[in-house]
Amino acid sequence: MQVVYSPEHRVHAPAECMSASGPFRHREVPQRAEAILAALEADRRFVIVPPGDPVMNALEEVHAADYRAYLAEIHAAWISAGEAPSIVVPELFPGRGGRRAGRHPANRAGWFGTDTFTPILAGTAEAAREAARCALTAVDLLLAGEERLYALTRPPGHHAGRDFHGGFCYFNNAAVATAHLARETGGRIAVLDIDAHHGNGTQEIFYASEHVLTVSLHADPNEEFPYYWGYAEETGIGPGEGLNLNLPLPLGADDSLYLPTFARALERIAAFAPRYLIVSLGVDGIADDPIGHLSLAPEIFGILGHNVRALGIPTLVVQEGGYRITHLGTCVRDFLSALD
Ligand code: Q9C
Ligand code: ZN
Repeated sequence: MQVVYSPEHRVHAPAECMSASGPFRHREVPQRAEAILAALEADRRFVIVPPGDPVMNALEEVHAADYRAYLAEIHAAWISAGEAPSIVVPELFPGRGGRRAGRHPANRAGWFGTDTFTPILAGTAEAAREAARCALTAVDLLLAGEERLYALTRPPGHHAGRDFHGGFCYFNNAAVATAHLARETGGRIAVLDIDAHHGNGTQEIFYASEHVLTVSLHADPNEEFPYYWGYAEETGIGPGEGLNLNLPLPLGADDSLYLPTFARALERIAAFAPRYLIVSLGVDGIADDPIGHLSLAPEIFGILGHNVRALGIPTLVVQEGGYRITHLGTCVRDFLSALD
């Protein structure tokens, strides 16, 4: 299996961030991608390829122009406005009442940002764009006839919406790949999100789309990020009605609950009969992940990959979360080798 990877992700290296309980060490760090890369490099079934020069239109289709401009400019604007610290962290949030983003970097940060733990550093925009480029390169390979591919994307993407960042995500790599595929093939794409957190950005982007089925398994948003999305009642709207399936699980759910729920997800996807499948692969559902709150055995990912393979649909796997560095490589490798 080909693995699309670029070392450029390293320019996005968040160090310390603030949360309600005080400063904490950021977990969405370059070592994550490096651990996955090392595990795949050690296995001869995988071939690491650099991103090519894909058409990037889908990035513009998925993400609003003002949001893309903000992401590219905000760090420099923040610094020259004399804001401290030297990373962009929003402190003002308009909630549902704001009228406009305004001009001041502090206002703009809270307009496009949704939390305090998705900081923008000097290299963030570049790294996020490079991740989308990896995903789009993999899509080109899929369109050229490869059956199964993996884009080792970092920063992750599934919490990023059309015009907002959050949950460590800036550009929605899976959604960008999906939009490109839907345009090139006339539709019928399914997205299966198995990160421990609900894929709210992906849901929002395709909520009214009749071309894309979105399915997410995740910890109950009453108890877990992203809190405001991910409930079973969210089923899509207008032409997209019935094409969003949320399967929330109780906090601490283990394999015995996860596997039958996963089977329901696959049944729904099989019934939709998509031409392509995108998997948002987060491995933060394992029991000792420091961020996710499910209790999966690390060995489950081989079973999940095997079951996805049985669908017989050309598949692109895009990396999302997973923060237990010592387990990341094996979980991802097990999923991908069972899929291949
Ligand atoms: N005090 C992904 O897995 N919770 N994002 C952070 C900080 C946010 C996870 C709590 C979890 C976001 C891609
Ligand atoms: Zn997650």
